[in-house]
Amino acid sequence: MFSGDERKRKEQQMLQAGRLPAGQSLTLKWPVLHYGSVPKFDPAKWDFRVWGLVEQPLRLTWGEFAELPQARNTSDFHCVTRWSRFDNQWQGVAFRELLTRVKPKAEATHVLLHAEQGFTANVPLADLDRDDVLLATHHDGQPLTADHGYPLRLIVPHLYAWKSVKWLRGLEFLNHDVPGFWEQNGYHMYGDPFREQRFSSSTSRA
Ligand SMILES: Nc1nc2c(c(=O)[nH]1)N[C@H]1C(S)=C(S)[C@@H](COP(=O)(O)O)O[C@H]1N2
Ligand SMILES: [Mo]
Repeated sequence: MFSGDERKRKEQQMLQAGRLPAGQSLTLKWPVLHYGSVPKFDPAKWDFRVWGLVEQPLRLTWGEFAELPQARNTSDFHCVTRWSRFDNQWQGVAFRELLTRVKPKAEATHVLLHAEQGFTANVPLADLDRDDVLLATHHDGQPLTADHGYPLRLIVPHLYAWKSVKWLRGLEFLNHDVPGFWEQNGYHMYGDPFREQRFSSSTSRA
């Protein structure tokens, strides 16, 4: 267990290292945050689909998805409700692995992420085409728990965590930006934690 003093000390370290964005505080726990209920996973019905502006649309069953090459990455996680969790070890499939398979068309600029229950989030394609973006199945060596997104979630470490969609089921490649669920509800279209891009009405401090 960490005492409050140890937490404060680590927070100070992260601040000095430039890893704690303004307006955030460090958490040693892992809060659960989402809209709606936790969906049930049925491996017989689950699929993962990629469609829209790609040369090779894709549909994978859970068995097929589990056979994709595995990647690992350690990264920080910043929720717009002002907590940050550091050094999360993620395992799953590199987003770039998927990109080589689906081959985005030249005109694709944005991706709308689709999750269970109609949840969506929008991210520019360039922000997904990075080494640290993973389609994650495991956290700190364990399969994701149901409330953290089992069986599959996206991890986009450099944007606020509402873009790190839990219970991910599909990717839609588009030639324009469209607001997802939280973005339609007032959150920023891009969501850079280091510029405190929390709400669409707020101006960036960059
Ligand atoms: N499907 C889905 N994914 C979601 C959300 C949601 O409401 N639905 N909330 C997001 C928000 S606001 C945060 S902070 C993170 C939280 O992830 P965690 O519950 O694993 O900490 O999930 C994100 N992914
Ligand atoms: Mo969040």
